[in-house]
Amino acid sequence: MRKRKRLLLAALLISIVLGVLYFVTGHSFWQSLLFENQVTFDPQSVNFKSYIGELSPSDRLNPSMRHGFNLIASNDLSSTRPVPDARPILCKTFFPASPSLPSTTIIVTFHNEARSVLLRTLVSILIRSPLSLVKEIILVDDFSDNASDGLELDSLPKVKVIRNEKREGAVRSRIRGSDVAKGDVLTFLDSHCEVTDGWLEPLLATIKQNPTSIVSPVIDEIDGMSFEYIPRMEFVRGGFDWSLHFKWESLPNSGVAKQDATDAFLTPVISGGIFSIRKDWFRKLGKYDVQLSVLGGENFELSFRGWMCGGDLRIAPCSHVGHVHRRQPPYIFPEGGPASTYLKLPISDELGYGHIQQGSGCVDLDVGQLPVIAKLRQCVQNKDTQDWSWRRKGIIVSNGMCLSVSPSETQLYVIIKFCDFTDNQRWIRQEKQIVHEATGKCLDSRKVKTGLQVSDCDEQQDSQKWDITMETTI
Ligand code: UD2
Ligand code: MN
Repeated sequence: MRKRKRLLLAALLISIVLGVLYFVTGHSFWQSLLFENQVTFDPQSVNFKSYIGELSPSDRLNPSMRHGFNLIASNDLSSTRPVPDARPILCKTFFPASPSLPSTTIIVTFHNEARSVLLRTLVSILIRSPLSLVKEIILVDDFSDNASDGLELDSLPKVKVIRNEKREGAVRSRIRGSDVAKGDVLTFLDSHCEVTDGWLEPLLATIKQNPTSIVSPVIDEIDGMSFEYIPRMEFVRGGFDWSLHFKWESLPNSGVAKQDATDAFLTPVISGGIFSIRKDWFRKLGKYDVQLSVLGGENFELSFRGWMCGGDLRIAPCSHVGHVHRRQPPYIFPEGGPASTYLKLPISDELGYGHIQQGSGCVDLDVGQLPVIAKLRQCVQNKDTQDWSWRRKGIIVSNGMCLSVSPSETQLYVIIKFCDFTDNQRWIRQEKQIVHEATGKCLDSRKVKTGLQVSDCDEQQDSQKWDITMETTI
């Protein structure tokens, strides 16, 4: 009798403890604990139409204006549309979904992504990946205008949404995703991708074999206008030109001949958005430089770190992922353009270059009949008349012409002249001021309407304080 009572009491206690735990941790915790490897995804369970919504009148009128790709074509396309299998034939037998592969956290960052495109990215992952290998899919919403773009996807299996409280850019958003990732491997994807059958296993298998590899799939093109999926059939690897623009280059013939068609081959750099890396290796490499804003250059940074720290980079020919090819970026760069103006090759005798700037005004010139008086104009990116180069000889040059003051000709106005390297064209940087060597006076914007002048130097005068985009300190 006593024994029965004790048993009953124990059962009651266990139920209470389990009940409290269930209440505190919620259903999904238990589900993931008990059934993690059995999560399945039924596309029928998603109401695609209600998530995607209706086209706005302006999108209907100009369907590619907002995102740089044809929104009507994308919205008309099913989230589960079939995509071609472009893998070399041997891949299918070479990479079975094996429980011995490391698990991965998939990280997708997005800013104002078109809903139909974002949804297709996630659905393609859910229907074409062995979910037993996917620990979770972390969707980092980089402060998109509409918070529900991400939040409404939170109910998809495996998906966890994190939203930034301010725009961080892809680089810091990826780091944020990686910091909370539970998988052994991180797999990054852009928010406008479609993965294909068998895409994940070769990435993870390559990393299992080479723990310090960063592995990219073959990146196929999804045409931004028609949304046609165009597989890339030839082997290419990543490269770059002198202005550090990424480009694909064919594998040298010798390289192709030596490759087994299923083996991941080495690449100098990766294109940047779609790759797998072990989480501990990513951390050991120092992740990314957090000062990198928006995106751009981070692919080179990570590639160089990978190589220099004793690892390598590879492309797995058995893994194909499609990426929407756009005409222009669909978002603004809050801290200036995609740096196209300032990646230029530095000139060895340069003290500084870029804008000579005061607030939102930049030293500019009207090209026309000489003499041309320099003016302060609204700063704009990529305008060559606002792009100055300050040389060690003291001259400040744009378009082959020099900033000059010739008191005898044009009083104290700053004009643009052919360079003659006299003292009239030499300038010295003194803290924030720009001092004209011949007169000892300072560049001043007080008479903005008529043009820039030099006047007696006065450190307190805001109209004499100038910023320069890039300055060397040596
Ligand atoms: C390519 C890469 C991209 C990145 C870049 C180099 C591929 C397929 N894409 O440019 O990932 O490495 O080269 O720097 O290799 N995003 C944010 N916040 C922002 C801006 C962008 O989350 O402020 C997201 C964006 O929604 C997208 C991803 O970052 O998911 C990459 O941006 P992208 O698609 O505009 O870059 P892409 O493909 O032109
Ligand atoms: Mn992209």
